[in-house]
Amino acid sequence: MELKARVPTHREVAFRPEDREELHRLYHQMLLIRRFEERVAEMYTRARVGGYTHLNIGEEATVVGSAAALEPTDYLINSYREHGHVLARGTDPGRVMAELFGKETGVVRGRGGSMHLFDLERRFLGGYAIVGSHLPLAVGVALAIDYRNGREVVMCAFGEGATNIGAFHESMNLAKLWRLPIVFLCTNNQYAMGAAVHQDSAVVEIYRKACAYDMRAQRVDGMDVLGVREACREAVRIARDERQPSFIEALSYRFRGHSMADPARYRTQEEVQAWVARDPVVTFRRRLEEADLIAAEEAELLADRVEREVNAAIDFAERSPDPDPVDLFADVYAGGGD
Ligand SMILES: Cc1ncc(C[n+]2csc(CCOP(=O)(O)OP(=O)(O)O)c2C)c(N)n1
Repeated sequence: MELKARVPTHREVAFRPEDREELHRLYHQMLLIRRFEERVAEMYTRARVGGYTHLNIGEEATVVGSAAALEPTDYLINSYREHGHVLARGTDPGRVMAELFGKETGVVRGRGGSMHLFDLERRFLGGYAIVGSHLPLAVGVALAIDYRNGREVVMCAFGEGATNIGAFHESMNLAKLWRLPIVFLCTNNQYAMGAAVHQDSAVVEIYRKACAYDMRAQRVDGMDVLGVREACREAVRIARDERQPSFIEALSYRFRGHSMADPARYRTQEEVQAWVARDPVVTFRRRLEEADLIAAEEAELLADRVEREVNAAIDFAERSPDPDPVDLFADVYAGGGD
């Protein structure tokens, strides 16, 4: 079978000095996600955060680059590894941290926790813990948009492990069959829990799976924020204007274990270090510096600002009240039950 898409794995996107402000915004978001996640790890070990917690550390370029391709009216839906995505959508870090702390001021009033973030105002539709379960939901949202002749686009993010799930294939089929305005964004961070991609997927170049559905597919360097943004922008344009779905595989790496409970003993330190050498936050800053687009003092000011923002988020979460036990069954059944 002839492949529909053969693309280079990496395309350097040239800096344009006139984009300085926007580049600083992207760098700020990446730095915010990095520090937020580092502090979440700390708060988890201090037992402030309960349940499971999955971090985006190492994936910031993919998270920020893809979100930057969306309009505020577009939708983003994701798996449980979603703290960064909701921050990139512009949700207040304090309300995200409060959710992780299980507080009443959290984005879903402390009922969801780390894996079930949601912010309808910013069109962030969750946060789903069952691998692949949100893909049919994303297709449903895209169908609703199409039915109403809407101009919005759905971006559906997930890991490469989810592409081995039946619902992935059903979703790809219907999206293509009905020409839905959706972008499937697969963050291939190389592992699904302890399974390396070659151990659980018959096809290791994940983007090739889209060829079975005759869908436009592309692999990009997930450590390059501008490359991800460019690929996603084109996919979003095609979804919006041509009513065609796309599949993007962003090659990335999670620097930490699968969740906070995972010491990641199934991979070598050499492998981890080789990816850490391409740290997306560090390399982006270096590129900005080399292009004279950020001065050392500006970078320091940004880092200070991020430090204050994350401290304020933790402070807000700490000071917020727990949910009232009286409300335990509120919102469980529709109609209030009276
Ligand atoms: C249907 C289902 N099977 C198994 C699990 C357990 N599980 C949780 S995360 C995960 C790995 C998923 O990996 P991937 O989709 O690549 O996403 P990543 O965690 O790497 O972001 C598994 C198997 C689950 N939550 N749901």
